[in-house]
Amino acid sequence: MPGDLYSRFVQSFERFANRILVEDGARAWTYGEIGRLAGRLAARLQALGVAPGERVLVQTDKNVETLILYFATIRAGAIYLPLNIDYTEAELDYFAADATPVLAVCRESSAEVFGRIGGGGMQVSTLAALFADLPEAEAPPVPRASDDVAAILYTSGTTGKPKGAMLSQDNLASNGEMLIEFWRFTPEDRLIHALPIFHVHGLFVAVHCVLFSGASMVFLPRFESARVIELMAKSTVLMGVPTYYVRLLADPAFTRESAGHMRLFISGSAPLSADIHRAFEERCGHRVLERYGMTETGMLTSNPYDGERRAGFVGPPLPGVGLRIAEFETGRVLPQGEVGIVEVAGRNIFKGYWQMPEKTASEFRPDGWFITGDMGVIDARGYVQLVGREKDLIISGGLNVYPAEVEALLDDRPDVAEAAVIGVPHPDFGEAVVAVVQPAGPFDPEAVREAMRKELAAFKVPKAIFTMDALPRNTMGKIQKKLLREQYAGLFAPA
Ligand code: MCA
Ligand code: AMP
Repeated sequence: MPGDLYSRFVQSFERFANRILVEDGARAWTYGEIGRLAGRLAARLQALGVAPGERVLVQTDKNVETLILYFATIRAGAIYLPLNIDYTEAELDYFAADATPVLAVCRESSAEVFGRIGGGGMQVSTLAALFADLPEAEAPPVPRASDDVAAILYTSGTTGKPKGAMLSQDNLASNGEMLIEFWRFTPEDRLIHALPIFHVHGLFVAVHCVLFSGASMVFLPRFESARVIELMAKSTVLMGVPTYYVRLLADPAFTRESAGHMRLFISGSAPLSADIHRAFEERCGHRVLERYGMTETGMLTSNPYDGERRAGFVGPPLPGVGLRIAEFETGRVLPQGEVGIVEVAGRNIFKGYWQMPEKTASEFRPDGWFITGDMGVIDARGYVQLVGREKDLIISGGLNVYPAEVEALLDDRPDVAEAAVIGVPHPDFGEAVVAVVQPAGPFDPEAVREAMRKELAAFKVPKAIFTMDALPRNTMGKIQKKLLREQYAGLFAPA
């Protein structure tokens, strides 16, 4: 199989030409139609100067046009750079300045903002403008080497500065190819696609599993349990973050009967609690298949399709993935059964962070293994259990929030002496962002939250801000977040 991603797409566009690839509320598109539209849109992109290796920045609604834009960008040999629809102007400005895209595609309502950001060196367009009067002739796919970058996905960092993870053609093609075998995707499958398509989970894992296998998917603009339950009668697979499973369980319409047509429920992006795993099986008879991955690595481990899907475990490493547990400080590989940092290797591991060679080097061991920042242990049967994170990271509803970024914004305020941002248990989001602040004067938490919303995407804004005369510190003067997490652990406990 050629290592370039578009060749893999073409195989499916041709082989399954008359089958449905994607449906939305209004209509269905065949593989053949989508392939042709991608070819025509690629011609439009080229006419706009999108050359191989250039970045195309995309902040649009979830719809089939955006999906075609992804395919067209890859066909033109350019680099696809999707962004969360929730990002504010300040956040967008950073991404545009860092990635220097040749073209940004945004919603009509954000066109003005996009005209201001990133130093003004990029063209700005909308989906409607791109698709208007598409050229009839398709642009031929631009040949790419397997090591060329296909996409850049930004992930935040412990320093608070987002890093663009460069994913190669082969990273994406090989991970998708392996997953369709492992999870047994066939042309008979119909995926309920409720995830956003600006992250690895919804874009690469979900879309490639469908596309590579000849399956079909129903595109939902967002997760809504009633709609998802309704679709189950004619679908076979759901991929989701744990919040989806919590919300399904909260809906009395979700029963053994309503899930009767489904063959597989996959969970990832955040820990699925063992309680939810068990409650889910009790309710509908399916054991959720939990897997583990990262933006930088794609999918790393998965519970087995046929063997035991164990609650609280993310399963053994997937085929082709090397996984070891090491001592964080020294890199010494630890024996089975000991807790340490999870390190990984394989074709799926990214090429590095965009224009950050030092940062990239610091996250790999000298022998080329990538340091995930997750703490884990491998049990006697080879199953990986994640037990915590070395990185100071909060995962809320499957979205990553780096406390450093939120703290920096609070610390910059004249009414804040110092802030500590922590994750506390939340029944719906798994973890919720909470800030504890030592004020430097009169302090109004609600007004501060309101102000933060202008700077930060809503999911990063603390759900609550508390004040303390002095933040707890250890003898070295470091804020003791563990104590704060304990103090606020019950904040969102169900009544
Ligand atoms: C929305 N809000 C959130 C979140 N989402 N707050 C915290 N965490 C969130 N995840 C805000 C809203 O802006 C709103 O704020 C309030 O919370 C209530 O929103 P709600 O209507 O409940 O939210 P929703 O629209 O239903 O979305 C929740 C969601 C969504 C369905 C869980 O966040 C989601 O689809 N998450 C999936 C993310 C994902 O795809 N992750 C994969 C990353 P206000 O009331 O103030 O307006 S890829 C990855 O991690 C790796 C590779 C992997 O392993 O998969
Ligand atoms: P991201 O940077 O958004 O790709 O998030 C990757 C991180 O999500 C990983 O490093 C883990 O900390 C976390 N993650 C993904 N899947 C799981 C899972 N099944 N259980 C626990 N944590 C997970």
